[in-house]
Amino acid sequence: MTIKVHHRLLLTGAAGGLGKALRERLKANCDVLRLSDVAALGEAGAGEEIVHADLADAQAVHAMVEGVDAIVHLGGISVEAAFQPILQANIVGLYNLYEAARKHGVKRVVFASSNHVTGFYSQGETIDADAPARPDGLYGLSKAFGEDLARLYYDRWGIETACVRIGSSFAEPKDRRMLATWLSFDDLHRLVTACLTTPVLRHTIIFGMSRNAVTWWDNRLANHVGYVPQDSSDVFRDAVYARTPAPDLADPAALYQGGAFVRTGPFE
Ligand code: NAI
Ligand code: 15L
Repeated sequence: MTIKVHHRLLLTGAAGGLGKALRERLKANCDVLRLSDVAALGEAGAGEEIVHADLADAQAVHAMVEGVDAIVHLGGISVEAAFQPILQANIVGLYNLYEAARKHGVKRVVFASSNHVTGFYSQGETIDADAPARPDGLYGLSKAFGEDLARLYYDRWGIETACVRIGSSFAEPKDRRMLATWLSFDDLHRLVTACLTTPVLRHTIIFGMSRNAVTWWDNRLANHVGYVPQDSSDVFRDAVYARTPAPDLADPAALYQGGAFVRTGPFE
């Protein structure tokens, strides 16, 4: 299958956990992979170029975006935090990114949204992309803003975005909740590839999960993306059950899809 449909691809947040996982994998998707982060990225390897930028700095973001054909946007605050850093990286930063995309003619973005946009749904219910946002904190709220900002830039300027509500993308599921939310790194790459290559993307919300037996999310509204997960958390199930206690159903973290995020935050 042809997965190289872009000449120069921008990967933001390239120094982070998922950025490191995608750095090698995304080279198959382009001729030149432009890596960006505010943190150190090491030397540029073959087929790579590096442009450091703070997402809150509009001028730096414009330089980062100029000349690329599509963007995989992972950069930003990735957990619950105080409002100011979230405001700068995830809200001002996203506005800067889309303004740069608009001015430089970039027509497709894969935006790393999060399951915390809908973290206050119960673990006992299944939702799809039409379910109203129920953010579980300031971080989830900033991702909901990002999804709406992306919709505005699609409706007004035709910039297509896949808002990927990533579950838990780590080498392995760390706890029982992650048996439902886990997304393997290879499936993450499959998902990003599908978002980059599908002929018509529009503004799409898609849940980023592997083919897990237990699931809370229904991707029927994103069939046009063509994402077919191939990994499953099920192979880790026995080991996770053996090393973790049964959930305490009096704890909101065990009741809601957002897990511990529903009771975390800078609130006194
Ligand atoms: P991470 O925290 O490891 O990486 C984020 C990267 O963004 C870091 O390298 C950081 O230096 C960079 N960054 C932060 N503020 C910045 C700024 N102002 N300007 C430029 N760069 C900045 O997070 P991870 O796990 O790699 O996640 C990547 C993306 O995926 C994030 O947007 C996160 O919200 C999202 N996501 C990740 C999930 C996961 O399971 N790993 C789950 C749901 C969403
Ligand atoms: C996220 O949005 C975070 O970026 C990641 O660190 C995990 O905590 C993940 O959600 C999760 O819900 O497990």
